Formats: sequence, C-alpha cells, structure tokens
Amino acid sequence: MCGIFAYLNYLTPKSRQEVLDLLVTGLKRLEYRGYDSTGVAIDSPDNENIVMVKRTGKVKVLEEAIQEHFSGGEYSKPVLTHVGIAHTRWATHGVPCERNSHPHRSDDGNGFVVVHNGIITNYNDVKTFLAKRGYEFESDTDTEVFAKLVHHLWKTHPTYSFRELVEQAILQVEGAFAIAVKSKYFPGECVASRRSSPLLVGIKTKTRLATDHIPILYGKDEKKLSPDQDIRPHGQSRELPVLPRSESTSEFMPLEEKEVEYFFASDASAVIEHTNRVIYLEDDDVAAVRDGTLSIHRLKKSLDDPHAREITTLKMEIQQIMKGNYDYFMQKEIFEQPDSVVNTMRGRVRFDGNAIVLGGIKDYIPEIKRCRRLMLIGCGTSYHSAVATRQLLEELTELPVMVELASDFLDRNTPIFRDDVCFFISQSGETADTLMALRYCKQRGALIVGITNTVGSSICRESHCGVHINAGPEIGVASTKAYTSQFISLVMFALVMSEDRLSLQQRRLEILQALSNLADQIRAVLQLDSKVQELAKDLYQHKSLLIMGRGYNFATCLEGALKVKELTYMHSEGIMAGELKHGPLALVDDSMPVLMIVLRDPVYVKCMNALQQVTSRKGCPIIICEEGDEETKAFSSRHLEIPRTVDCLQGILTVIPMQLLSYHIAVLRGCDVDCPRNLAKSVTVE
Ligand code: G6Q
Ligand code: GLU
Repeated sequence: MCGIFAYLNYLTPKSRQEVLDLLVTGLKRLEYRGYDSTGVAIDSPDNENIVMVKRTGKVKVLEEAIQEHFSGGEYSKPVLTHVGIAHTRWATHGVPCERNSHPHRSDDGNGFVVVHNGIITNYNDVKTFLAKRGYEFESDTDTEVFAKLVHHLWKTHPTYSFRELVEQAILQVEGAFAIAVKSKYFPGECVASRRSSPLLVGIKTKTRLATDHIPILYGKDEKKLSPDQDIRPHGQSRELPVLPRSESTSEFMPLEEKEVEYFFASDASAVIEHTNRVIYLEDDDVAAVRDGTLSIHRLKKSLDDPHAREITTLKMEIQQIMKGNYDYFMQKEIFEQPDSVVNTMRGRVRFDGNAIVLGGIKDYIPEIKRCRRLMLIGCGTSYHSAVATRQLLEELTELPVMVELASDFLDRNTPIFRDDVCFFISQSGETADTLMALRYCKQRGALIVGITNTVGSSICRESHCGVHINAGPEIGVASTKAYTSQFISLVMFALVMSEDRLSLQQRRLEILQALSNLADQIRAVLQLDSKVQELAKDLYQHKSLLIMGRGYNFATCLEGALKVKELTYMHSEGIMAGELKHGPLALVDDSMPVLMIVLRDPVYVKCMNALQQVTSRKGCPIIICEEGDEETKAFSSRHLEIPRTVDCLQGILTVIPMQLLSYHIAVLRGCDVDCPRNLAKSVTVE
C-alpha cells in the first residue's frame, strides 16, 4: 500500500527548496505503487514550526502546490540539519481528500507530524481513549490517532526522548504499519518503525562507513502505567506499558566527521539514486536518528534476534526495484497474494475467538438478515468472485442469491424490490456498468453494499455500506489479487451472517480454520510456478484452451479462461463440466488442449465422470487435483497438485495456477502482460 519517503540531512547544508525537490522526487519514484493523494512536511523558515502541503491526485499536483507555497528567498537559504517527511496515500480509512492526506498532525501547533502506510486496526479504541482526554480529530483516517497518541504521551511523560515516545505509541497500536514521525519539539530528529509494511533506511556518507552493522538496542522489561491510561477496552487489553529509558551506549556512529544523510522509504526505488547502502528494517524495529546518529531499537528481546542489522549494498537498477524481483506488475501481484489475503482479513477475523467483525457493514447486518434475497453484481473478474462465493452464501445465509453481470442486469430491467440487498463488486469502484446498476437498484429502494478496493471511489461513495477489500493497489490490468480478496470478503460476509446459527457452527469453524491456513497454502501453490511455466510451453502455440470444472471450482474455470483470453489473445472457454455432454464434448479430440479441475469435494465423482468422458475421446487434459490424489493423477501425465482446504475456499487455491498459466503463456507469446491490447484498468464507459 502506497509510499513513505523521509529525508534527514545532518551537517549537510541543503536549502528547503532542495529538500522539497528531494521529497518530491522520492514520491515520484514511489508512484508506481499506486496512490490517490500526497503530502509533505518540512520546517518553517523560522524553524519554529512545521509546514505541510497536501493534495489529492498526482505527485505533479503536489509539486505545483509546493512551487506556489514555498517560493521566496527564505526557502533558498541553506539549513545545516533538517528533516522532511513525505507520503503517497492509498486510502483505507476515509476518502481521498486533502483533509485525509498525510502527514497527519497531533494538534493545531503541528507538534508531531506522521506519515503512515497500512492500517491501524484498533484506531477506534485509541480514538476513544484520546477523545476522552480532549483530543479533537480532523480527519477520517486511522493514522491521525498515532500523531495524537504521541502528543498525549509527550504531555504525560515530558522527560521522554522522541524515540521513547514513538515506542510507547507503537506498543498501543495493532495492525500493519510503516510510519515516520517528525516533531518540532525534537528538531533534526526522525523516528520510524514498521510492522508488516515495508520500510528501509538509506545511508549516505562521503566516505565508506566504518561498519556494515548497526547494533540492535533493547529496552528493559515493560512497566505499567496506572489503569486510567488503559487504551484497549477489549477483554485482552493491555495497559499502557512504558519502557524504561534507554541505557544504550553503543549507538551507531556513522563516521568521525559525522556529515550524513538518511532516507526512510517504503522501497529502494526511492533511495537508489542517492545511495546504495540500505538497512531493511524488520517488524517492530524502531529506527531513530538523533544528532546525526542512527540507532535501531527493538521493543522486546527475542532469543533468535540477531545482534545487529546489516547494511546491504544494492546492486539493482531502479526499474528492477520498482517491480521487486518481478518482470511484470501482474506477476508481482500474483505473488503478493499470501500477504494481500491476510490484509483483507486483518482486524476483521479473530481466529482465537472465532469472531468476525466487518466494521463497514456491521450496523446493517440486522437489516440484511431480514432481506428477501441477495444480489451480487459486477463485471469481468469481479463478477467471477460472486460466482465463486454464491454457493457458500446460499448455504450460510439461507437466502436466495442471484449473481448478475452488471451490463446484462441493466439490459433486462431486472425487477428490484425495497427488501433486496444488492452487492456491487468492483476493484476500481468506477466501472460504469456496475455503477449504473448500483444507481438503478438504489432508485428502487434496495440496500446497496459496495465491495471495492478503492476507498472514496464512486461505488464506495454511493453505497449505503460496504467492505474495502484492502488488497493494495493493483496495477496490472488483469485482475489477480483483487479477485482473491473479493472472494475472501464475501466469505467473511457469509460467516458474519451465520454467526448466531447454532446448526452452522461446525461449518463456520471449519472455514475459519481454513482461512487461517490460507496464506501458507497460497505460498505452497506459488511454488508450482516453474511447473506451470513448463505447461505453458506445451500450450502457447495452440489456438484454444478449454477449462473444465464444476461446483466450487466453476468460477475458477471462468476466471482462468478470462485471464487466458485477455493476456494471451488465445481463445479460451470456462466450461461447466456438467454441461459437457450437452455440447462442448464435441470440441474434444486428441489435439484440443483441455485443463480440468478435479478435487475431492462433493462433486468429485461427477468431475471424475467428466474426466473419463474427455479421456475416452482421446483428450489428454492437464489436471488440477489435490496433493497425493493418486487415483485422479493416474488419468494424465500432466497435473498440478494443490493443498487440501475446505471445499468453499478451494477456488482461491485453484485460481492461482490459472493466473500463473495465463501469465507464462502471455510472456511466451510476447504479449504485453501489464497492459493487454484494447483493455483498460478502469472501464468508465458503458
Ligand atoms: C480482469 C479485468 C476485468 C475487471 C472488470 C471489472 O482481469 O480486470 O475483468 O474485473 O473490468 O472491473 P472492476 O472490478 O474495477 O469493476
Ligand atoms: N490507513 C491510512 C489512511 O487511510 C494509510 C493508508 C496508506 O497506506 O496510504 O490514510
């Protein structure tokens, strides 16, 4: 999710204008990650204050605003030591607008300013805690609580160092984050930390550093504050723990001469033009620069911690870094799925208590439970996520569930009633057909639920309630990680709907258990990549590929065929295996490429029948089956084995080989993987 860039020059004179140029260039390097708004914070010319500029939209817009705000002689005077922080935001809490853009501040006086990537899942608890102590909030973001929490701690612990204040605040927040904090009370200092979101520190000195390692320092045992400082109201809440003051003496001294520049960034693409010496921070590392000295602290000591963080020398080109080690964004996004599915569930699924809370729709659940039917509406891949989860929704809600292609739904003037609940599923949140269908249903009085990846998009704004899938920006035109996250969002909804149904508890537990294993199982499926690449070599010169399955895996057939079509320009068709003998079987011979999904689920026997029908017509299908299923494997020499999971989540594991297969065929055919011909990421025309 989006980007952080911070720059600290110590005893290295730079004008504020130069600093701003550096910050803006840093943000430009992070643009590829996707974002909707931007912002920067630097010291005011009199050094008494912090000034911020924020804009919705592109970095270019911010750049123009900066030129407007920060012209004048005082901005061209060199400053010996200075800290600037900058941000590209991909909204998760609150629509993209200037008010919600980062940096966020602690108070009117801009005492502490923060940039943050990720989600603070317990922000509501922290907000309540701070509101009781008189803090007023000016944005809808989760981030703002962090700035205000640091301020609160500063007021209550006036002798604490900047780093200690940030450490205390980090102890209170849950979720995934990377943060960088700047303060007017601690000029020339910057503190940054991460948990599950990436962050690195770049170091630039004139001569090579004396060491390649930064020692890790620890606080001692946690102390507790009085109970009235308790932030987390839940049963398992912890009181506000306070680390003892640092007794560290072995802080890292970069060089005798001490002139040094530091860069904090979400990835190396933003620092590589300045330095190739970086430290990748680990979860819960707190990196602080004070008097030009960088130190890395950990909140708690664990036995397997190394004693130091290593300075890595980057040897890559910028272009390579932006896509990580991947050749294409689509490939990167396929491989991000173990993380993106976790992000979709983050702060919502409590595996320990078997509870699920979907904050964006929880107030509407009683109304949804009273509805006449559920309608799931979308286009392309988003429609397929509805097909994939329909059966589970029917089972766990015991309501009729209709799935509709938005365009066809409108063409038919489908009857809609006030007691219908209509879900609009869209990665971009801007697809014209889906939006038109939404307005059509809204006019007829139905409850509108948006399932999107883009906070503040038209579909978000026009829905009554909804779920943000939090898959992070998807840049490749072909949708991959958004599909698996939409899928999980709908599964979570089904679980919420059935939480008070006694007869369904066993089934719910089985699904929750499977969800907790999903990330590892996706990792295991991604290991099949080289095997899939070999299969792609067999297939890429063919004209057509038939993909067959049924039950929970029919959606994978449709989605797999769509991926093959859009990426490789080959013909491909997803075929419901039950329909084979009603027509498609005529296509099968010894030269027609066929892929079949045959898993050990309630339709296994029927799938085996289909497999036999195909092989007895001399078809030699590629089979996707369960690990160790010798009986099924025996039908073909070409197979992909995937781990066993609960039937209703199989579709997440079976779609990944299809994503990889279409990707590899596209590469072999020389197609433009990230931007297939004739297609656009956001289809805003009907
Ligand atoms: C698939 C495409 C496409 C997409 C639809 C709907 O790879 O990305 O099928 O899913 O155009 O887009 P939204 O999900 O943004 O509404
Ligand atoms: N959750 C924060 C917000 O919505 C940060 C999002 C991001 O990663 O940019 O502002």
